Amino acid sequence: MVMQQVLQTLTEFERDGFAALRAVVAAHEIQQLTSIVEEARIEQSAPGLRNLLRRSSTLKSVAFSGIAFKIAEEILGTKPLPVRAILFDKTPAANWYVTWPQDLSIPVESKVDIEGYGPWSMKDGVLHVQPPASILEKMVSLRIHLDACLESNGAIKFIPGSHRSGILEPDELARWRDGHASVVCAAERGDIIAMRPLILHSSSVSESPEHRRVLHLEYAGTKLPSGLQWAEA
Ligand SMILES: O=C(O)CCC(=O)C(=O)O
Repeated sequence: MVMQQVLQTLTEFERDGFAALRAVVAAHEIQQLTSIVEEARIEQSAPGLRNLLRRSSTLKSVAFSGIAFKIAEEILGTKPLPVRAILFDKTPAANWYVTWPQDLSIPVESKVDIEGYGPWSMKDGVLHVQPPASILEKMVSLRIHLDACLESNGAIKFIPGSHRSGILEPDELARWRDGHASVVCAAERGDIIAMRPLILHSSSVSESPEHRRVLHLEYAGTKLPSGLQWAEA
């Protein structure tokens, strides 16, 4: 049933850069993932937590075996490698507004000078680099909803089709942002929103006191050039 839903949305996913998969994560897997992220979370009020595949070996094994792995495999058409996990949460006390980025950097083990790779940056103590678009185009991010995430508590928005023009220069990004309509993608607990890293996305601040925990799992469908290694994989 789940894979049927994935297959039905594949054309839409390739065209738009995102797709909502409804009620695809079983209640017991949501419970397991929620316990894993809450155990790894040091501060309950923090708006999120990076490097979760490093922090939790249990999460790593679920990322290799759970429903997200199977969905990523179907979308990427190859054995996917889980390469990054981040918890995003929002409440009025821990809030932020996301302003139309593309997800351009990947976590890597150490710096290697390779043409087309850069700039380099540090995020929460982990080295990141911007790879060429060809690497990002073979990745998928799966946003697993541990809580409902509606318009009132910062649901994600997308500009459909904006992932198909590679890495956007600032003026191209402004043209997409100002000249195209966005779509709000609300989700219930147990839904997964699949997105391409290159799609322009945004989310508003939350006005609801409820937590809205989203486990963002990224899968790669291609290898990095020799010498460069994923940091979390
Ligand atoms: O969960 C969200 O609001 C999206 C967060 C996000 O994609 C980001 O901060 O880049």
